[in-house]
Amino acid sequence: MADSVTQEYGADQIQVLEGLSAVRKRPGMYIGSTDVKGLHHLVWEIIDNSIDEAMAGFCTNIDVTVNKDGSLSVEDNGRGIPVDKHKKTGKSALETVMTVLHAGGKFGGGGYKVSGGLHGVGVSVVNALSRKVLAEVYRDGKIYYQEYHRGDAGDELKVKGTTRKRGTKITFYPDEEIFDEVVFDFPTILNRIRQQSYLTKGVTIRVKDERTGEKYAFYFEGGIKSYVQHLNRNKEAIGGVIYVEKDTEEGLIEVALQYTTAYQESIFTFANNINTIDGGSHLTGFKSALTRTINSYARKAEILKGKDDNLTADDVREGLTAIISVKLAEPQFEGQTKGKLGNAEMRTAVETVFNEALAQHLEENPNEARAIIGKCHLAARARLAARAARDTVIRKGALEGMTLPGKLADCSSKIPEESELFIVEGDSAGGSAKQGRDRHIQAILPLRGKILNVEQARLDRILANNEVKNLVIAMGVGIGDSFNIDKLRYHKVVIMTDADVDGAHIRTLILTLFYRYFRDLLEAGHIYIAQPPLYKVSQGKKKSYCFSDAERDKVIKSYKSDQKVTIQRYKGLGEMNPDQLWETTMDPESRMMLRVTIEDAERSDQVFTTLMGSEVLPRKKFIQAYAKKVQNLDI
Ligand code: 0RA
Repeated sequence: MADSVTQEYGADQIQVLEGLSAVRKRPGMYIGSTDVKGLHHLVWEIIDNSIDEAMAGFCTNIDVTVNKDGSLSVEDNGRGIPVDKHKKTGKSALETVMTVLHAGGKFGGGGYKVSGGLHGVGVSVVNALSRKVLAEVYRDGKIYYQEYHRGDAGDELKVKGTTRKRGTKITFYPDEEIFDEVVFDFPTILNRIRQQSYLTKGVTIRVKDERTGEKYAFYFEGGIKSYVQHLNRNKEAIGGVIYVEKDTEEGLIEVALQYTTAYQESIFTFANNINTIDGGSHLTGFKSALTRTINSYARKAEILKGKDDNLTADDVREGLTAIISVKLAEPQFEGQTKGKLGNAEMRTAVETVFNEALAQHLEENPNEARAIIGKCHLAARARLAARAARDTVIRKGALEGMTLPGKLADCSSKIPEESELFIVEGDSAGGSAKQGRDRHIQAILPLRGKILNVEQARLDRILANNEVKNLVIAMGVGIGDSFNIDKLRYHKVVIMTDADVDGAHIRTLILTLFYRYFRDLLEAGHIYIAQPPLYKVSQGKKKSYCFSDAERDKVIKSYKSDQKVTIQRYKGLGEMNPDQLWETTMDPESRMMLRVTIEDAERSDQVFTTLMGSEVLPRKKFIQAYAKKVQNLDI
């Protein structure tokens, strides 16, 4: 018997070794990538564990610190990861979760876990991908301590002192052998923590960047109610924030919403604190309750009279900001990106809870109800007008694929997968691009002057703008109800503007258009930003194109001889001759392009509202604060 136990133990051990070395061999399988995004996955993993402890009701404080030595620490005042020894393996629970793949989920059951779907790879994955991890557990008056290196426990678990604290502190040093870059980005961490603290009300999360001394503390008594207030801080509100929280058999349901005078809707949904970017059952339940309750109230209050005078689902969402957050025991995340909540029972649960709460709120606040319905009514009328206007435009054939704009220099290929559309600012750069391009696969559409700011206009006005119309026709996808991504004529749509403030402005306008009306193109990764060089550095026959000041300086240093070095600064695309433009910016073999992604719908929504919306002061503040960064606006 003893023998077989030993053997079993040995086999287990081997499996463990294979487990974590598999993580090191294929990190992408566990954290998506080894770029900065993957690096921050480690941070989310560690923070999520403490948030889980808070959601379970055992923890009220979480401290996140970016340390000067390149490590990051997360400390909480929860129960502390158990340190008792497992009878069979002789390892502590702490060591097991740190060193065994997927061991985390096996203990500590009960409660809702963040680590349900997208993340939740387990702390052992962080351990495997870190050069060093320090774990401290404060329990029973003692400080327990263990250190790990690239997934392996160095020494045994030790007691290194006494304490009156309870909780867990994990410090990790991401492994340079694994990641392209190991520098933590404080704004990214801050943004995520802000979001998490809205979703976990009553918890205080402190964040500090020891590299700069910057520090913040978040505590939102109002939870997602405060979140809606934050999202609407630069908008003009209609009425207060409507809020409901209910613990049901299906799980915890929380909804907060507020109308604004804006035209866009901003609805964000979460399941167990995970942003469900593709919605799902909770969103469906919310939407049907919203449409039903508003219509039935409006009818009862005799604001809507005619039999067919109904507000559509679109009408009741115009200008609406809402957060729907549910917590459930076994969330199912579906779809390609696992961003859609599948649990069917959540639909009825949210619908029932929200129906009741909204109906009650409208009954109790008749003036507010009138204002909200007035806004929805306005939306309905505008939509009818826009539809009529669009029908006229479409009847005139303006959006038909037959009449490609005269300014478009199309490519000869008709295969969308290989075709590229360059949207170029100005006629002179457009001219160079037309001459320099590979005409088989590259089409050029010059845009003259400013395109319309779509943030402040409705669809009918947007379609009346020539520059926008040209772009829509060239892409072939239609707009609004007639949008069809399968008709996209070019799988790469490249925005090519000057590297100056005007260029950045035009680029932002075009990105806003994409964000508001062609979001599917962004999500499918079809939109790119060209990266023209800022400098040409040459010496004799040598020449290099440089994309930043730092790169220029590096190149100058590398040209060591005494021969004269010439530096040319490109002020605009128009200054490059066709050959140079091809070589530096357009040639698929050598160019750099930025693919635009929607990393964070909320953040981009805020950026667009701030930069493009009707309130002037916040825009001024934003531009002053980010004046240097605006050129690299990344949505
Ligand atoms: C399961 C059981 C217990 C604590 C935890 C998990 C726990 C895990 C983490 C990860 C980060 N911070 C944490 N805090 C607690 C303890 C069960 C008990 O003491 O009865």
